[in-house]
Amino acid sequence: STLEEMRTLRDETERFMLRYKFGMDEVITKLSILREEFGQTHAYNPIEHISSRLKSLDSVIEKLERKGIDPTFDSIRETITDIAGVRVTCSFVSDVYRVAELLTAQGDIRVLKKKDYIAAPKENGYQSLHLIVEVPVFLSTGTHLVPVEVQVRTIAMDFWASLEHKIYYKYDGQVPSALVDDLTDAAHTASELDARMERLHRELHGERPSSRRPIAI
Ligand code: 0O2
Repeated sequence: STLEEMRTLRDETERFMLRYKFGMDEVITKLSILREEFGQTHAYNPIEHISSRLKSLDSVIEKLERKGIDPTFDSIRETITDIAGVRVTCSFVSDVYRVAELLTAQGDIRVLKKKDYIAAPKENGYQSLHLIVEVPVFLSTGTHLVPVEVQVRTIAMDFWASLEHKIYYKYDGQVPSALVDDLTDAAHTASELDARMERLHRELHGERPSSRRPIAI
């Protein structure tokens, strides 16, 4: 019956989305472990904050429509890699790379894509390190490889991105050019602050800028 079909589709959709949540949970656990262990071993914490979000099915379908693709489970699986999203905020730029390295060096993690908007900021000034990683999720039905988008950034980058995001939405994407310029300028200020804080941080830890030895207090 139609009702049966609708129920089946609903259950299938729930199962489909749940896998992304599990993938996200796995990545959050990995990051939380790194955070706790690093704090224990080095009496210092490279991770300030971890947050996460699951894209709603509606925005997944919207995104597919923007790309001109018919929404099916297969097309979602093949083209949408940011259903599960984890954001890591660090104090210092060096920590951003350190955390990314520690996560991606893990044996069960595969890096599908990496975008370094810190080395090459977006035109508006946006900075962050973006990774799409694939993580295995072990279920009763077998092992499923799930993509998770991980955004790693500093507090300053996060501060800027949150405000820019609000402004972008307020103006529905049509931000007045004077405001765009102001934002880009603020991004440069944030980036300068990051550079200064990094230098102070290195002085505190008695490291020369070229030093690559692990932090020890
Ligand atoms: P939300 O609500 O944060 O999820 P793709 O997803 O691969 O089709 P693209 O452009 O390759 O698109 O992805 P990219 O550049 O890696 O960036 C995607 C995410 O990064 C965005 O997700 C934002 O979270 C963040 N981001 C990228 N550019 C900007 C920016 O200019 N300003 C701010 N504030 N955030 C940015 P969503 O899905 O757009 O939004």
